[in-house]
Amino acid sequence: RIMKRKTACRRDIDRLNAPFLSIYQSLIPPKEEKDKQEKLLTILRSLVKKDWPEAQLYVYGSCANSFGFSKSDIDICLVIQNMDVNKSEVLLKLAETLESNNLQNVQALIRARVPIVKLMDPDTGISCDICINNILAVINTKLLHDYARIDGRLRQLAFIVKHWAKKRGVNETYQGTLSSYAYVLMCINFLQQRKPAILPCLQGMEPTYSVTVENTECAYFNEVDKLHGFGAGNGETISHLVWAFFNYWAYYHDYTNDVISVRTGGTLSKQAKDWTRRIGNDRHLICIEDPFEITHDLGRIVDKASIRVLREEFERAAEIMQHDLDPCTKLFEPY
Ligand code: 3AT
Ligand code: MG
Repeated sequence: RIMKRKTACRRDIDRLNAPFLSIYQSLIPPKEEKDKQEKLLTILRSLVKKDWPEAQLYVYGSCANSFGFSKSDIDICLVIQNMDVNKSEVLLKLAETLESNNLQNVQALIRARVPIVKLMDPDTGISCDICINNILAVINTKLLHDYARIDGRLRQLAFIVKHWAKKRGVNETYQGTLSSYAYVLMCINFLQQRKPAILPCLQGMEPTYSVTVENTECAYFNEVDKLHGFGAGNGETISHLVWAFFNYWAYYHDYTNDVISVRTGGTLSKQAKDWTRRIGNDRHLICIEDPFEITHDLGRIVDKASIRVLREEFERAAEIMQHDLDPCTKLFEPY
């Protein structure tokens, strides 16, 4: 009797594969959009070259990590070899160059936590933020991109989770909820921990890629083409993974003791990281270790009020996946 109910459950969840996949498809940026981004980048590269012939422009964040939706802004990093440059001076000069070359809404935000120049390209309508020498962000973008190439289910899951987080208002770091970057790390760690695993732990393997940035060694196995089929032993489909993801964050994650860690492919104890109490504004109520800057907890911005909101949203999502007749609508209802 129990067996019968279990199969029925499994079949109910499986019915959701098609709707989840069609939501995923609808969020993928079309090729024309990618072409427009490339065109704008070419223009920006030629402008930058005049003032800084040695400098390079790198795209990071969602336009380069393969977790970007259609109509995303572009995050760009200007890398100037001399690490001691005065960022404010560079940004002000850059803003001047951009403005005199017809780019719109140019603004240098030199006092921001990450100082940037903002701009909008009137031909394509694309907006960009340009920062200086934020090399770790370029490298963590590459790590995410490499993980996405191993198993297609990561991209599917992360799109659904990001879409849910944006619709439910829990993707707002200034309100104490989590960044898209944090959600993608949660998805990677979740797939590393499936049994059998759907993703490997690239930083736990013999490194084939290694760079040192500001005394931080970033090393991992990046020949991901060789890992194609890694997760083939696990047949879980997108609907099952979405269900299990929300179930994990609603009912199984140990918020009191555990830190999730893509670097190790598992969880660590808060004790071992000394993340057991509030230090300054860092509260460590939900702990997500940055894969490279391992003293950084991406959950540090979450406070007493927003952890409640987050956990209630995880529980709401888990309940909907479990009981609702039309979860694909209900899950993404604006809050
Ligand atoms: P959206 O699609 O724009 O929501 P995104 O992938 O662009 O998502 P974010 O806007 O959260 O992600 O961040 C842009 C990039 O900046 C992603 C990552 O490479 C870097 N980044 C963001 N937050 C951190 C952080 N706390 N530590 C290190 N790198 C970060
Ligand atoms: Mg972004």
